[in-house]
Amino acid sequence: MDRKVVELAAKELIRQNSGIELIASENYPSIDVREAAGSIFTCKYAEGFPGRRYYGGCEVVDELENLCIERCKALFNVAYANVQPHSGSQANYAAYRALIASGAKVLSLALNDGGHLTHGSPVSFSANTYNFVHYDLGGDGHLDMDIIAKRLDEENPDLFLAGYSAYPFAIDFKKMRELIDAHNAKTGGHCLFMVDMAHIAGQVAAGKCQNPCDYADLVTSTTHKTLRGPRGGLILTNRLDLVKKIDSAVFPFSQGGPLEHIIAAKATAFLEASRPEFKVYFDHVLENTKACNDELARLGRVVSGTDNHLFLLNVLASYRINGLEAQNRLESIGITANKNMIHGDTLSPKYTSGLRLGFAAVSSRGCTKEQAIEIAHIIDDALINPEADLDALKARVAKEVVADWEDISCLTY
Ligand code: DSN
Repeated sequence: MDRKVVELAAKELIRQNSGIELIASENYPSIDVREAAGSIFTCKYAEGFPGRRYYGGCEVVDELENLCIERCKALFNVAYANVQPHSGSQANYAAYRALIASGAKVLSLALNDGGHLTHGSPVSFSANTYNFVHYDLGGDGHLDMDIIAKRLDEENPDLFLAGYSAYPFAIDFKKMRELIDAHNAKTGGHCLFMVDMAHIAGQVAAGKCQNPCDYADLVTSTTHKTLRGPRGGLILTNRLDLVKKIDSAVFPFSQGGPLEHIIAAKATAFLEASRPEFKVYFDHVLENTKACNDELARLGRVVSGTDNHLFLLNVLASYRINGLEAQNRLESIGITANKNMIHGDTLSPKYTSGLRLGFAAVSSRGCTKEQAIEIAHIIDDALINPEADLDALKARVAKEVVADWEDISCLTY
């Protein structure tokens, strides 16, 4: 036994069990998912795809990967799934490669407005390989379909990208499809439509929002956020003419051997997400997120509102502190969250004016609506008064909230 690693895992379990996890991109997979991720499949090389591998001995992993693909297709009601991407960034890397040529123009939302590093940030491969231009949000921080229509005509992009990391509102993928089709018809353009649904994949699986697979040419996702699977990625499409390009963009272009143990865990997570209990879970996620947002609003704080698993709290306007200070203060009382730029932010990404708060993880542990409201009060008490008794607040987190919750090491769904 590697005592050091076992010791660190035990320490991390204590950290996770004793805190309130509000990072919107995190969640707790079931013990079944975690066992699959640590299973015998980690020993197997299987470069290629089911039925066409570069190694012998792949008959069982072929069965496994096909099972995972079929469950994934059924869950998202889509014709094709590639379950091999190691992460969301890898999925996006392969997706761009499958859809457009180097130097092609992509119209996306900037990172500072809620996009993602791989959506054209100068520090990511994306902006170094493709020509990213951006659309703005409307003045109220919502997507504005008139702005999108105008930007499509101005830029005539090869690809339009939707799907975000810090966008708390519903996304009208159907309307976006209509705008892209209208733009293409008017200009003779060939703009494609891609959605990165990483943050809302669980909400899509639960049937609680529009399914981007119904409208986009290609959809990417992670599997570990609201979908509650292992850390990983996937690519979906109904465009069977794109399948060869997607497969070869994943392997051999950008990845080697697939992580079959993670594919085993994805298969398990897709089964769990297909059950009626997952819809109930997602109702709790939505209810808890809204309850915390609304309670902070009732207390007079500046919040974004929410239609999904997250909302943004403007800590600069609400408490005259920046996002970094707010994040640190909450961390010291056992609440984990992350600083985040808000629409029209006047501070730099290092500090930010906002905090992103998500309820997917705590809802997996059994957070109730009353506890989500109590969390709003604890956050408010911690941030409003620079002299707040942080030890007392930490004790309140432990006694009044976390004490009731499931132990993460025993979660079954
Ligand atoms: N880093 C993730 C998030 O926190 O939203 C996105 O990949």
